[in-house]
Amino acid sequence: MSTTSHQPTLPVRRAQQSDPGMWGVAAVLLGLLVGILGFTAFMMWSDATNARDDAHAARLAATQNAGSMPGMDMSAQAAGSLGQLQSFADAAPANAAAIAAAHKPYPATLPAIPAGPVANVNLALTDRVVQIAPGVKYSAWAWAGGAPGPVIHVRQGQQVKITLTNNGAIPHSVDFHAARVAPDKAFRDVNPGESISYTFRANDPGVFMYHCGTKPVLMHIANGMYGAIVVEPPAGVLAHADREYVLVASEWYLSSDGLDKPAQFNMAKAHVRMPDWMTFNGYAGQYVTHPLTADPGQLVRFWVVDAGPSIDTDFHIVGTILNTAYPFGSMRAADALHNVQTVTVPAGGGGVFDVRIDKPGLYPFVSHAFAAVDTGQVGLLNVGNVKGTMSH
Ligand SMILES: [Cu+2]
Repeated sequence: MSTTSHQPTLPVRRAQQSDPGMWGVAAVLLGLLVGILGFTAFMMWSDATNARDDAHAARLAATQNAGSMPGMDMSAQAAGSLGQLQSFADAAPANAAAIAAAHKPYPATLPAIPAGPVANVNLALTDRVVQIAPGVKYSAWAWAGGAPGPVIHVRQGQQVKITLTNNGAIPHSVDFHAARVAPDKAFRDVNPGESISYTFRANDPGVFMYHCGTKPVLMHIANGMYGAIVVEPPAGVLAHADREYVLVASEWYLSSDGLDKPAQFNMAKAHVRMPDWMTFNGYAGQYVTHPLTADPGQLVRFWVVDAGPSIDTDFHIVGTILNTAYPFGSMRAADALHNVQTVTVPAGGGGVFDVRIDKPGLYPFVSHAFAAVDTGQVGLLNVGNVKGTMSH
C-alpha cells in the first residue's frame, strides 16, 4: 500500500490553496472529510484489486512453470512460493481408456496364510518405473513387483521372518508396524546390494502398514516403499468372510505429468500435501475398470491400510452401510462399530470393514474426502456380476 499513501492528501492540498478565513477553514474541513472518505473507498478498492492481482499472478506463475520442474526440485520450497507448484492431476494420453482396460490390476484378494509356525517374507527393493494412472509413468523406489509391496498374510501368534534385500541405488530399510522390536536394530538402513533379516511374533491382530523408514521418510514412502500385512485372529474370532480384499491407499507427488517421460518426486508438493494422484493399491481407478466382485448376501471384508505419506482415508462404500467396522484395525469386538457410513483410516494406520450387500449393483468404494476421488482413490465392488460401469 506504500505506493498509494499520497492519494488522500490531494483534496487537502487543493483546499489549502483557496482563500483564508471561515470559508477557507470550512473548505479545509470539507476537503479533509472528502479525503478521508475517498481514502477509505480507495483502500477498499485497492485491497480488492490487489487480491485479484495476487490470484492472477499465482495462476500465471503456475502456468508459466508448466513442465519446468525437475525431480526433487526444491526451489519453490526454498523460495517459500506456493505459486511455483503446478498440479498434474488431470494428465492423460489420448488412449487413456485403452491403457486402463489393458492394465493388470494389483491383486487385491487377500492371499492365503503360509503354513507352519514361521512365515518367511522375502522383500526386494528396487528402483523402477511404475504406472500410477493410465499412461502416467513415475520413477519409483519400489518393490520387485512395484508399489505397493506384496500383501503379507499371517496368523496371530505366527513368527514372521523378514528378509529385506536392497537392490536399489541408495540405503533403504523396512519398518513393520505389526512388530514390537527395537527399531534401531531391526529397521536399520541396508546398503545397496546387502540384506537384513529379523524376526518378530505377530501377537497383535489387525492390518498394519510396512514401509521404508530411511530419511527422508516422506520421500521414501511417497516413492512407493510401502505395503500391508494382515495379522488374522484365530479362526472363529471374526465372522466368516466370503471375500476378503486388501486396499492400500496412498498419494503421489509429481515433478511433471509423467506422460512422455517418468515423473519424479516433488518434495515441495509433498510438504504442502498437494498430491497429483491418490490411489488404492498404487494405480488410479484400477478397480473402476476392473471391479472387485462379490455375490449378493456375501460378507465382504476390506482390510485397509493408509500408507499416506500424509493424507487420511475416509473409507466409505456408496449405496450401503458398513455392517461392522474395526477402527484403527483394533480387532476387539468391544472396539467394533456397527452400521456406520464412513470411517477414517489415518495415515500410517489401518481399518477393517465388513459389509454385506443384498442388492446386485455397482458399489463404489472411496475415500469420501472427495478430492481423493477426483485424483483416483475410487474403485467398484460389483455385486452380482452386473453389467456396465460407474464412475463416482
Ligand atoms: Cu527407502
